[in-house]
Order: sequence, then C-alpha cells, then structure tokens
Amino acid sequence: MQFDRKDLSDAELIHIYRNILLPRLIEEKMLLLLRQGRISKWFSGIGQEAISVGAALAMDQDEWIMPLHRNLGVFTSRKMPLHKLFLQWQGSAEGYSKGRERSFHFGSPQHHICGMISHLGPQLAIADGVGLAYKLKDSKKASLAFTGDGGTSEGDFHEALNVAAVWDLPVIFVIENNGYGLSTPVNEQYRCEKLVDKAVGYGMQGVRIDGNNVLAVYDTIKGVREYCISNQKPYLIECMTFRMRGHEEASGTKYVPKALFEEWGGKDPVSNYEMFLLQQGVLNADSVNHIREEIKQSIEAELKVDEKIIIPDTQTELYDVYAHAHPLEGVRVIDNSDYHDDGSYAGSPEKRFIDAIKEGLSQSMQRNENLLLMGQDIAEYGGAFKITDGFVSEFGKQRVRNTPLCESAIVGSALGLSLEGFKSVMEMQFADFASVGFNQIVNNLAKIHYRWGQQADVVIRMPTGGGMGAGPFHSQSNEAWFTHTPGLKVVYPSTPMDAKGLLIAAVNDPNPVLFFEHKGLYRSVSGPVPDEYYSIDIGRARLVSEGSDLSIICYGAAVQWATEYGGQHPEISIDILDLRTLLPLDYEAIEASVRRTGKVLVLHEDCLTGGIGAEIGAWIAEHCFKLLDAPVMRCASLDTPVPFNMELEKNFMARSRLDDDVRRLLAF
Ligand SMILES: Cc1ncc(C[n+]2csc(CCOP(=O)(O)OP(=O)(O)O)c2C)c(N)n1
Repeated sequence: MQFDRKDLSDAELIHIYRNILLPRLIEEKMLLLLRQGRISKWFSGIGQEAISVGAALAMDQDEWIMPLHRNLGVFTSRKMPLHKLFLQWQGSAEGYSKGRERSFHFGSPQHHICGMISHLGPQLAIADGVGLAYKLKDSKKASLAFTGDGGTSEGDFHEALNVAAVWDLPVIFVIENNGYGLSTPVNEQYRCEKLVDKAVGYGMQGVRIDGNNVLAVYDTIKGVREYCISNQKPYLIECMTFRMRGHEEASGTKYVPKALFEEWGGKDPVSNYEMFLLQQGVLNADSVNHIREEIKQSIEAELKVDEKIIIPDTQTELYDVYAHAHPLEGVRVIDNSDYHDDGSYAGSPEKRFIDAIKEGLSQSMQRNENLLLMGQDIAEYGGAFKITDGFVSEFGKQRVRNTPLCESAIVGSALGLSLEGFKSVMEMQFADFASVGFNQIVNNLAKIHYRWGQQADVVIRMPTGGGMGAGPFHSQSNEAWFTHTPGLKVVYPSTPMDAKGLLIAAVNDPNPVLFFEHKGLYRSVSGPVPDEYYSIDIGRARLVSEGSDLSIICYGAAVQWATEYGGQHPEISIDILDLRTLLPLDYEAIEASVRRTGKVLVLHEDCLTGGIGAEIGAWIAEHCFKLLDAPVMRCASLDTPVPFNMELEKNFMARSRLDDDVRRLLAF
C-alpha cells in the first residue's frame, strides 16, 4: 500500500494513527462484551476504518455527517465521550438515545452527527437538506453522507444524488464498496463496472479510491470538500474496501471465499498505516506500544457496565415523542370562544378555502425568514392548485423551490434543513403521492425526536380527497396511514378560518405536521377569515352546532356534508363536532359531544376499515360506555379504491349512506 504524506507533519500523522486505532481497539473490546451478552447487536467496521476516520477528520467538526452502521470511526473521531458511547450500546438510559435505539442508529446534534434509520438510503437526502441550508446561509460548509454498495440500489440513492446535482448542493456522497450487501455480492447488486460511473449520469464529478488507505481517504475528502464549497457542487467518492467480519456478528461469513480474507487481510488499514509510520520513523516500536496501551487503558477506564435496569416511565416515554415549544409571543391565538354562535368571526371578510391557505402560507413566509417552500411545480407555475401563485416574485426562487419529481428526497431534504434550523413546508402535489415519500415521513420525521431528541420542523401539505372523478390515485383519503404513527401530527381543517389558523400553527410547531386540504373545498367553500396573522391550536376540535338527538363526529369535507344534512333536516337536533386535528385527537370534546346526545355517528370520507372512525368508536365504547344509548356507528366510504366514474364514485362515498345511517341510529 502506497502512502503519500504530502505536507502532513509528524504530529498530524500520529493524530490520524490514534484516530484509526481507537475504533479498532474499541471493537475488539466490544466483541468480547457481545459474547458475554452485555451488548445486543454489533455491526463490525473492522477493515473499513480508514473511510470513517479519514472522512471525519477531513471535514470540519461542525459539518454534518450522516453515518451508517459501520462507521464507528465517525463517532470516535468526533470525540464523543467513550463512556456515553458504551452506555448507548448497552441500552442505558444515559446513552445518546435513553435506551431507545440500538447500535449506531442514533445521532448527536452537538457533534453534528445525524443518526441513521435502518433503511440506509434515507440518510443521503438528509445531507441534501443540510447542504441546501449551508448554501442558503453561505456558510462555506459541506455535508457528507455514507452509503454501502448495497444501498446504492435503493431509489433514495438516485433521488438524493439527483437533487444534489440539480440544486448544486455542497454534498459529498461516500460509497463504501466492501463487495457485499448482507450476503449479496456486488455482481448481483449492479451492472456498471464501477459505482462511481454513476456520477456522470447525475452530472457530477466522482472518483474511485483505495478505501483502506487512510491518507488517501483523508486527502481526497479534504480536496473534494474544498471543491464542493468553492464550486457549490456535489461529489461522489467510491471507496474500495472489504468487511473482515459478518454483516453483523450473528450472521457469519460463510458466503465469502477464504482467499478474499487473505487478500484483504494484507491490506488492513490499521496495520498498514502503522507499518508506514514505523518505516518513516514517525513512530517506533515503543511509541506504538505506548499509544496502544494508552488507548486500551482509556477504553477500560471509560467502560462502565451499566448494571442499572431502566425503570420505564410511561409519562416520559410519551412526552418525548414530540418536541415541545413555548407558545409564540405576539401571535393572536383564536379559540372556540372567539366565534359567534353562527360560526362567524367579528366581521371578518369572506375568503375562499384556497385563499385562506394561500394567505396563511404567505404570512408565514413573511414572518419566518427561515421558512422554505418546496414542491413540484410550485414556483413560477404556482403549484397544481395555484396556491403558491405569485410567491416566487414575492419571496424569490431560493425560498420557493421547484423540486425534481422525487417525494422521498424532498421529505429527507426537509429534515436536513431542520437540522440546520430551517423550517419548510413541502407541497405533495396530491396526497396520494405521499406513498413514495412514506418511509421518510413515518420512519424518519416521525421517530427522530423520540429516538435522539432532534426535532423535524416540517409541514407537508396534502391536497386530498375525492368527489371530482379523478380516479384511484388522485382522490384517496390516506390520513389514517399517518394517524397510526406516533410522532406525527395530523391536521385536517374544514373551514377557511381554521385552514389559515391551523396552517400558521403547523408552521410554528416544531414537529412534523401533515396538513390535509380537501381539494373539493378549495373553491367551493368560503367563510370569514381575519386578515391578521393568527393561530389556532392544533389538537382542539370545534363544535359546529350543538344538538341533543345524535352526534356527528367528522372532519374535512364531511363537516360540510353534516352541516348541509343538518340544514335539510331541522327536525333532527344534531351535535356536529369538527375534529380539525386527527392526531392528537381532542378526546375531551368527543366525550362532551357523547354526553350531549348518547348517540354517535362518526362520519368520514376515508374507507371504513381501519379509518380514524374505528379508533374513535373504540375509544368512546371504552371510555363513555355509560353515556351511550346506542352502539357507536360509522359512516365511511366503501372498502374499495376510489373509482373514476362519477356514479361509481358517488356510490363509493360515505355521503351516499349518510341519511340511512342517521335514521338507523335514531331508530335504535
Ligand atoms: C430498506 C432495507 N432493506 C433491507 C435491509 C436489511 N439490510 C441491512 S444492511 C443490509 C446490507 C447493506 O449492504 P451495503 O449497503 O453494501 O452496506 P454494508 O452492510 O455492506 O456496509 C441489508 C440488506 C435494510 N436495513 N433496509
């Protein structure tokens, strides 16, 4: 192995030596603990340390790195205290994730390390978001994300590299090509000759290097970092390496030919570098022994076996699912007592649902200089529904960003922006397309605060619902995909007034909020909307009309159906409750409605099975049984995809069964 020290001083070479030795010696110790059952799962990076260490040392300490499961050297080179790392791996309450995450699946904002989720590829787009933040702040920094050879087959790899290229982001993508996925060899993983060949397809530069040569990795990444910052471009680096142990300790290495271990054993990144330093006279046998002993002792000294059993505290567990922010000062919060009985609000001008959303978004942009909008066709074109029409001229193209067609990468980028203190509102062109950004939403955004205390300050606008003959993929009600996911907030307004106030609240909320906007309401519903910048609390339902015969608990377009139905049937005294937020639910308001009527119909446009109505029905049965005069009933759409033909769609819709269901319930 040829090492080129370039202009590195002896002290710098020794510094690199200490850094590459540390993860090796930690691993040797951890493998012992693993055998003793002290730690649960271990992904070995033995043989690959030069990449983690070279990369982490080449970056500035305050530049974000997105490591994966084999990058112990990133954590150690960022000087994370060893005792806390050890506690982390033991699942201790005093580790980095309070015992909630295993192995290397945690981050530390203080160390600018973003914790991975198991799905691997999602790390890459987070680096895009961070790169975008650096670019917008002109902070002369770059971000760096890792992937394995296996991970390059994921769509997330493609999306992230493409976005970084199209947006000219200072992001370094590092492939650790160790020849295998879990057991899958690279010839069953991809067909190009070298993975770095993919760079040209994205319109970026790339290089393939010896990933076992720590000086080559360090020097390359230092240079690439400067290139990315001064040219404002991404870069792909393929590091050739080999994994000397199994995918994880339990999975073995039977599938790897023995000769490969011999070949790559000779290229060991630690011993080769050590030999180089000895040959150069930078170190001698004594100093090598001394450094090794010193590191071993520090490992022993810091290794505290946590004998304490975690005593679970349910309140803390639930509390940590969300980030908790102080209420904003100087923002008017409008609550239910501010409305007149007829639903009006102190002489405010009438506005359409769509205009209320537009106004809420625009005022949020004016108030929050750190707020960005992202989505397909939202810039000059103004978005599929024209909500952001005119925004580019007011706020500029940096803040109102057209995105390539890649929902997953944009949600991931939004999370990356949040790491650097930005807020973002992403427009899903249609809520249906959230399915291709699903993983980032439910696994990354939703879980990150609970896992390692990082907030995901992201709003995703979801134009939703049917009734327009738009067929199965432009009409779905998919809110229940998300109400089942702890960590998200799900908001679904039915009036212009609520839409504006709740959108402003969503932007100010540090948690990920899915903001459902029924497309059918955009231009068909108008109502009073104050001109001022105001907020409506997330998590509070609104009583639309008080009644005594039966409750209709609903949200979104169903509130309009219920109101219209009530108007047509003055002989029935209907208590209509507009939930407004589906996660978290306003159980107090639900109970109060049950108390008034004793008969409950939950009405929603979503399909019957597993809809939020099922949850509400179960909750009422469990908590309000004595208040009930009849079983809770649900009026929902058919358990079919949403059909295209308008007659079929009408039949699909819950609304077509509303009268029957009301009568059945009244007759009970
Ligand atoms: C989306 C997804 N599919 C499958 C897995 C299971 N899995 C974990 S690691 C791994 C192999 C990854 O290979 P590679 O990207 O080359 O990284 P390496 O482990 O070799 O460092 C697989 C299949 C996963 N974690 N996520």
